Amino acid sequence: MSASNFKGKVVALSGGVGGAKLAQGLAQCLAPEQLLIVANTGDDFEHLGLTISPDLDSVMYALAGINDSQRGWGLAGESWQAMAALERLRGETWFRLGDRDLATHLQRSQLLRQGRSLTEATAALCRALGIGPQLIPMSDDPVRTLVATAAGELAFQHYFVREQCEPAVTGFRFDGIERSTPNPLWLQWLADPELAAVIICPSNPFVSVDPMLQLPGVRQALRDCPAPLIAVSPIVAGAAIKGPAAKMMAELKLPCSAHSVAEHYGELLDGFVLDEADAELIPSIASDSLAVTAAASVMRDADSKRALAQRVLDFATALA
Ligand code: FO1
Repeated sequence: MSASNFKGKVVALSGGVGGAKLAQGLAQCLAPEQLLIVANTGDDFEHLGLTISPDLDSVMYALAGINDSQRGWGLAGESWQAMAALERLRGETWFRLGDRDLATHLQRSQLLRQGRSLTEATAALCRALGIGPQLIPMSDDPVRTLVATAAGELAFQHYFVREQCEPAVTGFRFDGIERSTPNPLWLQWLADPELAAVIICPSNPFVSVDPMLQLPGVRQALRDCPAPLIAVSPIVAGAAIKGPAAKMMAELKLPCSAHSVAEHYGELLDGFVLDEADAELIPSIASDSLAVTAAASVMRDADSKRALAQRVLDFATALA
């Protein structure tokens, strides 16, 4: 499975779709014990009595090779009988849970009700799906992303799915974050002398990555960690590959470019990977403390995921 000779361990921070794709590529390049994937749980919510963890689901399904790559979320070959029956009963169907996907949420919710942590529940689901690398939630404590809009504050999935990202955003809040503890396994990996890279996947900086970075103690742990911290831009040629990142930037009055992404992460970064289409931005982003490289970052298939992962790992080796 592992064709790369990359030495050391890698922590990857991931949101949903874009992050899951790079995580898949990294899983191709590294041995399972070399890779820890930390997923955002700010998108999580309780719905129909179930605990839904969309970013954990996206990464888990991608690593198991059972995700629907067209739709971008959920399982391939899905059916929707339960949603049709729920609609008939006049239940809430704005958030669509496929019949097979429903099994994930039932099992996760059952494990949590039995007293398991989200980390333990995720490990159990990953084990059952035959996933090699460790996938963990950013925290076992509930953190809920709230989106401030002209129309008032919205829970993340209400903004994202129910309102289709239409309301203009003015800011974000991560409810519960100051009372939450980062996943201890994540901090353990950051302190591991064998750690060779921390990679921020091409996920939305505001709603997928910021909840992870704003957990108490995480920024300091990242600063203290000697391995290079590298972010991959989710913005290519002024547009988001998927999702509302570009729309959010415009609404927050930020220039919509890879430059804004690098600036957003600021001094935390040692390396920044932007798309070849944005190579002309390199001189304006690079500095004495920030190395910047261009790569083919649009991941359309298994080969491009693996190739980007390998480029990021080579970049980490060069920066070490
Ligand atoms: N996204 C949608 O646009 N519509 C849905 O009905 C929907 C259902 C859904 C169910 C389970 C799951 O794990 C994810 C789901 N998503 C859906 C994706 C999710 O809302 C977002 O992609 C993430 O929260 C953003 O990263």
